[in-house]
Amino acid sequence: MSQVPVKKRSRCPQHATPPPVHLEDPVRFPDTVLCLVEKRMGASRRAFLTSLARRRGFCVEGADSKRVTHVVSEGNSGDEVMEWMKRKGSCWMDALGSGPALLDLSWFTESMSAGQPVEIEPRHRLGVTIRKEEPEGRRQVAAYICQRRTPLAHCNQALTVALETMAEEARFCSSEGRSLAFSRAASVLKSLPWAVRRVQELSALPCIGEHSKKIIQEVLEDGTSAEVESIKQSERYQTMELFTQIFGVGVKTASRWYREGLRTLADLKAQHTKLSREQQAGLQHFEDLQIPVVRSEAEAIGQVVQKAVEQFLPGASVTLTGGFRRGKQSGHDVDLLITHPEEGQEVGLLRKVISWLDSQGLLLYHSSQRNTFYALEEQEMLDSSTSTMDRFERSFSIFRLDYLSGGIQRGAGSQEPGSIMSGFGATRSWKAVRLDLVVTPYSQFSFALLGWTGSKNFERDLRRFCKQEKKMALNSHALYHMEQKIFLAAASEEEIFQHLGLEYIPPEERNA
Ligand code: 8DG
Ligand code: CA
Ligand code: CA
Repeated sequence: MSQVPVKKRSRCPQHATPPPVHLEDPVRFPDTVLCLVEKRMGASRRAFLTSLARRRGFCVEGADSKRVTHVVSEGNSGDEVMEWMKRKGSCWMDALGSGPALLDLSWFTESMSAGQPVEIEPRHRLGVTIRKEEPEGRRQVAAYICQRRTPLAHCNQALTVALETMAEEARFCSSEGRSLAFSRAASVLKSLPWAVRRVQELSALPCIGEHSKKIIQEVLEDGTSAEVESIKQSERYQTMELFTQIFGVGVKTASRWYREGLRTLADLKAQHTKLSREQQAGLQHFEDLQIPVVRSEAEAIGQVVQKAVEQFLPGASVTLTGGFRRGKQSGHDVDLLITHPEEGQEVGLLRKVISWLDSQGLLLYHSSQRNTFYALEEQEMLDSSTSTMDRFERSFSIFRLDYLSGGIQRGAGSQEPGSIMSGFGATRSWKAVRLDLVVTPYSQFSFALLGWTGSKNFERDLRRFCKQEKKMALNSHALYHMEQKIFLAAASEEEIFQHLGLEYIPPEERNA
């Protein structure tokens, strides 16, 4: 089973960035910007060559930099370099030869010896295959998100931000279909290894409807979309955005409050609006919960939970999922998945863990749900495969993250030493962080891992693909073949993709 322990985190795409520049190395050749390909070269040799080049006055940047003019590789073919660069977030490579020169290390060593960039000769260049089916060096884009690779860094940020604002506005109006259409269009653009520059390029892409096209055109032509800007300025959008950011508040509640004339958090407090326990906690810790949680904080919380879990069930594992598993460096909360290799041992564990965390003063709020998924039955699958909610034993809580208790690097909004700014400039040594804990039986772990890793768009389309293309039902518990009427077991995420006949997409490429 492919469990990812809390301590061993997957690498983030920003690994393409070389070591920091030292000010004592002045740039002598500003028009030559190198990128060294780590593949086959290895990280330490790359760091060594980077320092060497910088000492000689060369500029060296990461694969995601648009300034790169010379890509230098050792032992890779041109096609391999192209593939590597794309994976590292490079947006401007194409098979037609525009973009930087792809070069063998021989060009680099000769340039270092010469103390300046030497002329590029044909023998320095790496050959690239131009594929017939890719007339503009561009691949066909698959219709389902789960058939595509969507890295964290992509080339169409301004367009996707605009489309996602449209999607959110539609969601605030409870227009789920419209919201989905904009989200899907944004997801397609996130998966493109090139930047869209002309509206004509959209015609070959799936899921870009007329309205999305109009928004994209506006942004391409004017830098912004008048429609999006007017939405962002509207009182309703701003209020809905504010209210739905409160923990425990959904679109329905936010809409009702808006209709009742409420506009601000102060209004909510002053009007003595009837709030659930969850919403009260959300309002009380609103400022803290607005501050993004960084990876070091998520890992620190993971370790506290691991310690708690081990007290009651030695051998149980705690896995960091959600956006952090997809390589994000920050997120709105921490998602932890707990399991034990001996099926059944995990029953009742969450209650004990929560009680212990609470007794240590580490929980500012918690609400738990018992496992209501008792058996793998057809009806259970058919009912739950369309919803992202699952039936595991789980807890949605607010964790009290104490900076003074052991080497935690602080995230944004924090102040030295060991304290964060709270309202009115006061400081304190802790911060409230949203924490989701989920306990899963071992045999369902891979499904839960897949389900809780996200992104939400990726998960939604994966379930849609299962149903529409494979006549299967997938949720965070199991995969069910509706025609054959059998459950398909899987000991890893890879096996689930195999069952579905899909190429495996690693978590870092599920950022749709
Ligand atoms: P962020 O926190 O970094 O901002 O983003 P995220 O980690 O991608 O989002 P999230 O809201 O924490 O959700 C993480 C994944 O968990 C997402 O793909 C959807 C999934 N998820 C829930 N609730 C439930 C649920 O009840 N059941 C299942 N199976 N998945 C859920 O958010
Ligand atoms: Ca999360
Ligand atoms: Ca979550």
